[in-house]
Amino acid sequence: MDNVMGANEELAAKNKAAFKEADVVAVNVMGSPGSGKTTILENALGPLSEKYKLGVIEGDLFTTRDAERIEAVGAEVYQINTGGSCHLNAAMVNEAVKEFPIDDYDVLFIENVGNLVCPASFDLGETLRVTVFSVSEGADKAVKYPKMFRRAHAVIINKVDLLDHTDVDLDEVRKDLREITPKASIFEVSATTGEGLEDWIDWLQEQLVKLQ
Ligand SMILES: Nc1nc2c(ncn2[C@@H]2O[C@H](COP(=O)(O)OP(=O)(O)O)[C@@H](O)[C@H]2O)c(=O)[nH]1
Ligand SMILES: [Mg+2]
Repeated sequence: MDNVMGANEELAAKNKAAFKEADVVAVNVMGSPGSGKTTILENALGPLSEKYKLGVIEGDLFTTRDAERIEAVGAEVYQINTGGSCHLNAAMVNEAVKEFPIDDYDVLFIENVGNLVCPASFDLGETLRVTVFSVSEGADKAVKYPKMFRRAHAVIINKVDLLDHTDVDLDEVRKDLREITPKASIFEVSATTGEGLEDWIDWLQEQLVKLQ
């Protein structure tokens, strides 16, 4: 296992250098299956594309469904199929980056495989990490899967439009997140109604300015 992690770290460092060289900010979007990662991207790409050149890498086990959804909103997308693996690794992203004109992009979104465990352990060389979970999954996800939240620069609590149909107490979720990931910016969003999404888009733009 140490060898696997060592090899991954080496390639992640290569990816990081390639992103820096290309002057592109790579955003690793992680979270549970169905938490709304693709929906968030679908709705954020339009506003962001007014200012920035965007590319998207879609990670999935076998299908190209998410890539098709992203293509439908007019973004350039590269599909990685992991063949059953529960996370992307740096080697997969390294291959993708060779095929993808990252020099042309300001931001490269990488939608990881939906999973709250494995992707947290595999650095891809990304610049920013965003963890998404939704209120319909229950209030305890950050407490149960802390690693996925601890390293996040931003956490999106999605599907707040469904709050009334759940027993989730947002105050409790916020308090847990403050303890687990004190530095992360927290966003309460409904990707489908658009509520709160602008705040996350603004945050992302602030990061892009800081990183320039
Ligand atoms: N009610 C509600 N549904 C959402 C929201 N965001 C995503 N969904 C739905 O949740 C399902 C999974 O979303 P998807 O973006 O595919 O999740 P992913 O697996 O994390 O990429 C889809 O049916 C979406 O329409 C939201 O904010 N509110
Ligand atoms: Mg998806």
